[in-house]
Amino acid sequence: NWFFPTILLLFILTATQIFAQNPLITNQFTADPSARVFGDRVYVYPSHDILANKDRGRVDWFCMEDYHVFSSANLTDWKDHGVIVTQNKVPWVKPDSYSMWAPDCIERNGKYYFYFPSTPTDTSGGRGFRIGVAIADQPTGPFVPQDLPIAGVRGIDPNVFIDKDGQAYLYWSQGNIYGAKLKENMTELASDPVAFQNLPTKGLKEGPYLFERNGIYYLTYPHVENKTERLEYATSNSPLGPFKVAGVIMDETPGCWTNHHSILEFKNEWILFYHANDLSPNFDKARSIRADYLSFNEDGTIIKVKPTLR
Ligand code: FUB
Repeated sequence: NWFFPTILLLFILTATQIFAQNPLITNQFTADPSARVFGDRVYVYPSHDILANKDRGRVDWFCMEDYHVFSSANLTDWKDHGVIVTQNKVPWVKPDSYSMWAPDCIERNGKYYFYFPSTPTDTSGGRGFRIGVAIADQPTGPFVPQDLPIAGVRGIDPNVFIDKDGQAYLYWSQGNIYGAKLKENMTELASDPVAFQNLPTKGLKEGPYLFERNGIYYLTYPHVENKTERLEYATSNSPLGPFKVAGVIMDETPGCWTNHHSILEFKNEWILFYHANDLSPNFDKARSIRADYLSFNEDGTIIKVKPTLR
């Protein structure tokens, strides 16, 4: 009898709300997904992994020269809107450095601000990573990069949050996680950076993503203690802390050193965007973005997400 097994299967699929289409994008490598709701669509701004060779980048390392943006109205059909920012068209980025790492994008007063880290020319910042902004009138661009990176910020993995009172904040990572207020123009700091205390003391913490729900500010981040990153979070009643470590969002993915995520609410569902290396199981610098539903306990703690497996 096929009836009861079929009904049971339908029930299980509905109850577990699996994103059956993971990885979300299959025609190119994608990583570090910063997802946002603009209008009635979800826009994802990922890093774009490509493979290094002797003529480009550093072999066996991350290699990224540009960013695409993708959008979807149903989280299943994704449209690639093409390249929005490319390394050699950003005045402050060192040409051919292939270091266009994890970005973020946010809307304020009808303008779209795209934040991205990269390595600067000698005259615009010297060694290490800096974070720049490109601005557009539409979520898909055209984005115009600023001439210089944001003054006072050194590091990677920018994330921007605008609180209910309109104050914007920039978060980033440089070993530890930092945060500062942004000016109304979204391109300059309005306060000195704060290095968040009380986060795990051992292991790299990077890729911060801050969101607010029911008055709780969630500072979420990948943290590596051993070989691969685990998504963890800390909470506070204020966007700049103090934060208290609260738990794990997703366990490590064996075989993929990094994970990097964002969290949003779309059509009354909370969704975790993250990455693994489904399309490149033997090389974890060629990654692919995924998404899975996320839910909360009554007290606001996050229920650990089980990744939809490849
Ligand atoms: O994509 C390059 C780097 O790997 C990101 O900046 C980190 O968060 C990690 O995902």
